[in-house]
Amino acid sequence: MSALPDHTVRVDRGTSPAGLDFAARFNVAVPFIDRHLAEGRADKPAIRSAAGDVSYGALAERVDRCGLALQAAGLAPGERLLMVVKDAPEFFYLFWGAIKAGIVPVPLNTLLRANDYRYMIEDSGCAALAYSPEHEGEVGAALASTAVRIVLRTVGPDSLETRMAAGPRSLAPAPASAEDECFWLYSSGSTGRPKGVVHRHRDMVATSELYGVGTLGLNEGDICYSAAKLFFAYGLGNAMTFPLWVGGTAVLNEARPTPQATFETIERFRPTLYFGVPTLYAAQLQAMEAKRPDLSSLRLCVSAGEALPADILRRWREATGKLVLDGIGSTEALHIFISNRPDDVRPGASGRPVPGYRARIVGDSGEALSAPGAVGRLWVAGLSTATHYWNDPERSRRAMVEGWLDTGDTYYRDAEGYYVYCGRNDDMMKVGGIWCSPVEIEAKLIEHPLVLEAAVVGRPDEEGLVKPEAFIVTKHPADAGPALAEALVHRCKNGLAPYKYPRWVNFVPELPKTATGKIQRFKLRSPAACRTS
Ligand code: 3UK
Repeated sequence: MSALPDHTVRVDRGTSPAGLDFAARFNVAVPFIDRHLAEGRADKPAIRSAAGDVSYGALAERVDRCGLALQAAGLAPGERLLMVVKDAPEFFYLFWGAIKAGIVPVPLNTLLRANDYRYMIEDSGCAALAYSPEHEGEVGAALASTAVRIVLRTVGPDSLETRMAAGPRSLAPAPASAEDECFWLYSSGSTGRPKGVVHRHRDMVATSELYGVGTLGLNEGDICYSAAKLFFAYGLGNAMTFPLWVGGTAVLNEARPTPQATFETIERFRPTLYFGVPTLYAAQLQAMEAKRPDLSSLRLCVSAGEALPADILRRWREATGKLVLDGIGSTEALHIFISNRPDDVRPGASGRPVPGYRARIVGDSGEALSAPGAVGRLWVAGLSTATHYWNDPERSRRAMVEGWLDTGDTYYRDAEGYYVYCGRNDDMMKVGGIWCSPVEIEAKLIEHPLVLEAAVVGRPDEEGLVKPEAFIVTKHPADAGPALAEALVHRCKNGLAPYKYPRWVNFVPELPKTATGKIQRFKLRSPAACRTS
């Protein structure tokens, strides 16, 4: 076999899964960004948003200028660049400019608070942090108490934008191989402490080709719009790597994804693929009762982040005529690895393994459970799974074993091979597709001077979607009541990411605990944990 030219990957779509063969020298910014110039797409829009279009030609130039501006600011290869950046073209410039220059970009959730950012700054040992001016408040408060060598605003006076305009324009790709560290994402742990998930250059190629092309049938004509933001591994794939991989177009909207905002975006930019999370599908269905949006441009809708209740799938299909494909992905696997397919949908199930990924269900003593219906822990293996957690060899050793990844989820496989989600192994919950740690919410509740103890669990609302529910023991029984409940909700809304406040507050005389004093959250959870279709 002849050696491949530098920074190229040979894709063999004649096999299932597609074969991927990487050149020895491989910087992934080249096939995702520069390749399109050679393939004649310089004038095609790569990104569309309310602020205008960015062509593939302009994107490649700005990625280079941004990488050079990062180097000029003093960032060296291998150093981390934290990004608190909204869904706008500059997210692309920073992410790919860093990668092309050998710098490691780390997109962070833009809904977090100063304390969260302070933790991530310290944990990552980052050299630089770039942020959108909208996030100045929380980012500024974090920076006030911890040192970061290089701080960059994306736009405004003396910003990345002004430095990019003034600087040189052509950047050579930093040496790398497909196996080398490329970017990180932070994922929440069961204790609520986020972990840096380390991904390689090859990982975005694998997700785009295996799930994007293999399951969604992505092609050059696709216009991808994701209500889930780019900082989330789901959004990062949906609205950045997938369209860039096939030479399609990404649609970005920096606003909060309300039903109204998502409908307007779909009507204006006419995407072919729409990516949402179950809570939003439910809210959109509600909003459709008042006014029907024009969704005729969509060829397919996707749901991930938490389980899509079969009833939402059914109602969406009735209301819009469109299919929603549910699939499970994770930050560690980078994108979806078990999924329904356009020609093979099982409502209430996550589907079957995406070709190229292997899944197994494992019992308590580590044995593979092959009988249909046997409930156990889900492990997955494939080309896009992270190599390790940053700074946490112990956790890496437990969760990442010989190419297999422990998802932390409980699943069973039915007699026909469909995988059905039963819940998390730990007490974490997903709210609107984003992780919520009960421990973190409890810590906030306990800060209130009248509260003695608190426990938080996930509880499905009328739509079957999980929201936090709090159980409170007050120091004095007389303090329990609606006034305190309201004060606690208020405290959480102000002190935590906005989606984390408890939707129900119950006052109880005591909390169920083990002999060693651990709160038994499972005893507080309402039944119906394992969904059925
Ligand atoms: C849960 C699901 C049931 C599950 C993600 C698509 O959600 C993503 O990544 P995270 O790291 O969370 C991973 C965990 O979320 N989950 C996700 N999807 C489903 N549970 N049905 C689903 N369809 O507990 C999983 O372990 O935030 C989703 C693509 C990329 C992603 N990172």
